[in-house]
Amino acid sequence: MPQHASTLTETPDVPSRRWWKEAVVYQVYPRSFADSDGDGIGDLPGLISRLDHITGLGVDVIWLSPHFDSPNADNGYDIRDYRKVMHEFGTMEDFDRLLAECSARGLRLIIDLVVNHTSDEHAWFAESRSSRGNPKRDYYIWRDGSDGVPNNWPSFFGGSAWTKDEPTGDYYLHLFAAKQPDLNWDNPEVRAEVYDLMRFWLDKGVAGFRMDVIPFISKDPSFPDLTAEQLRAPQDVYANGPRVHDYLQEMNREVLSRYDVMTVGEAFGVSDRQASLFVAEDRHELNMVFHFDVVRLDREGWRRTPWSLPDLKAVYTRLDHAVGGTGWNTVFLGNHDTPRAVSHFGDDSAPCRVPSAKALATMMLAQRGTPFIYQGEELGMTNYPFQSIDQFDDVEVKGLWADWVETGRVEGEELLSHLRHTSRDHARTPMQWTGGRHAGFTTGPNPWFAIHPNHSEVNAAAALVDEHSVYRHYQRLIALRRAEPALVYGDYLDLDPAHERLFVFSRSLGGDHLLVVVNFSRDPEPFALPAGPEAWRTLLSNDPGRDTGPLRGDVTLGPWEALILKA
Ligand code: TEU
Repeated sequence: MPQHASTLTETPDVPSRRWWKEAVVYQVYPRSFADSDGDGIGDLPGLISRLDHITGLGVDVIWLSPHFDSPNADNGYDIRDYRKVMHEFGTMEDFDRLLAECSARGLRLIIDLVVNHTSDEHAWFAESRSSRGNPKRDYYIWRDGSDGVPNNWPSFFGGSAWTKDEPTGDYYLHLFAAKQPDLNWDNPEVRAEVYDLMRFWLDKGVAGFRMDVIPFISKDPSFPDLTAEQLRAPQDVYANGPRVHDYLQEMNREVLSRYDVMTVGEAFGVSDRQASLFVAEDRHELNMVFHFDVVRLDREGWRRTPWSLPDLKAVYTRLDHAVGGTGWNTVFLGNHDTPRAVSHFGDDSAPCRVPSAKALATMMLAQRGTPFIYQGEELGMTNYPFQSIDQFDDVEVKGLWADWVETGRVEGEELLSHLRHTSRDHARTPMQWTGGRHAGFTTGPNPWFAIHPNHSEVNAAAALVDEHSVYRHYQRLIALRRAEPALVYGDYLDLDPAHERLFVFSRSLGGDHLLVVVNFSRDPEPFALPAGPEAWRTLLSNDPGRDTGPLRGDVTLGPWEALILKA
């Protein structure tokens, strides 16, 4: 069993130090990261060959999106065999080598635990569906087929969450695609299977798990119909099953507490107040959750809605109040399910792309919580210019098209106009390594998904030779987080919640007082430095032209300028 020594010194200011609070995490979506064998699909040897790009940033942990055997109905979030590597990604030997190469660089690796559902091609489901009397029948959730569809629960990927299945004619539940049947966590044998597969990977040396839609594992056994209001956000119901906390506490007791690992649950449907039930340290469930209020700030289902900077600031304050005292937060602006951060919260037009990507990075890495960087964010990669529906790959897009356009509820153009901002596919175009053919992602003729045309300019090779690139800014920010404990553990205070263009907050720990000022606009913005210190030292600016001498009185921030100052 791998041991990660916990020898962190605790002080009255920092009573609960943990390595995972001090870590910066980088998410890899292996399918789109780097292809080593020319088949057009990213793979583990490709990832190994690019590890220095990741360590070069100074991050400590990689979260690897699913690498397991899968028929890819949902790009690996539909697992056929939890103990096998997806053949497109390589072999178990490649995985073991990945672990060894990470460990040689001081990197920890966490993997994706997708156990709300499996693939319908998993051996358990093959047995379960075969007959009512099969010993694995209760591994999944079945309802009598003679009474019609059991209730009105929708699947996130379109249509009903129930599919009628031969040979028994009964319905099984799938909150996602029909090829992703939900496991029955009320069956203790299912839980034992999950704990077993967790041990399998932990004993190999993985440092923990990101847990896919983990709040959904417990279902209300009465399966009540959703009201019209609940149908607008079914996740809020799905995340509130009666036994979710019992199961997470059991998982912690049986497995997690026996290893020095980090856990982060994907908390879709969990409100800020409920979040602390998952992460309060004295409840012994998870270390952290991904809360959705930031990345869904401007979303209602697939529709994009307006957002404002005061809205964004209010989320951080709410989360800090709800979770900061009892547990620990995460901070992230993107992942494989979201649009690209710079297109979403910044400004990806030519003059603003670089400064706004850096401004967002400053805001994120100076927040209180463990930061998660999504691959390509460190290059300022942008949304893809989708023109037509057939350019999309995502199962969710196909379900939306069937549910809304094919039924005549909306025009195709209307759905498309939202997907151009909200689709998950923006995050899934391949990493841009070079300005050359297929952005250096693959040497083969056919990358599995479109490469963004801006790779000639936006790519890792160009970023490395440019002192002022987005990548270089992430490096500096991560180094600064290490040098200034206040950026990790310091108290968080929003100093001007209503300001429409400036995000101004402080981080204070013991005698250290840091001030972060971010201009969320493309115009210069005046700012009066708070009184108190004689002058402020500039620790970091994203503006190469900023004179880094002491600051006092009034300053003017440039377009998308972000400053970290110290009293
Ligand atoms: O996503 C959970 C989830 O419910 C949403 O974020 C999802 O992306 C969708 O947009 C809801 O409308 C997780 C994974 O991150 C995602 O990639 C998987 O598709 C999903 O679970 C099923 O495993």
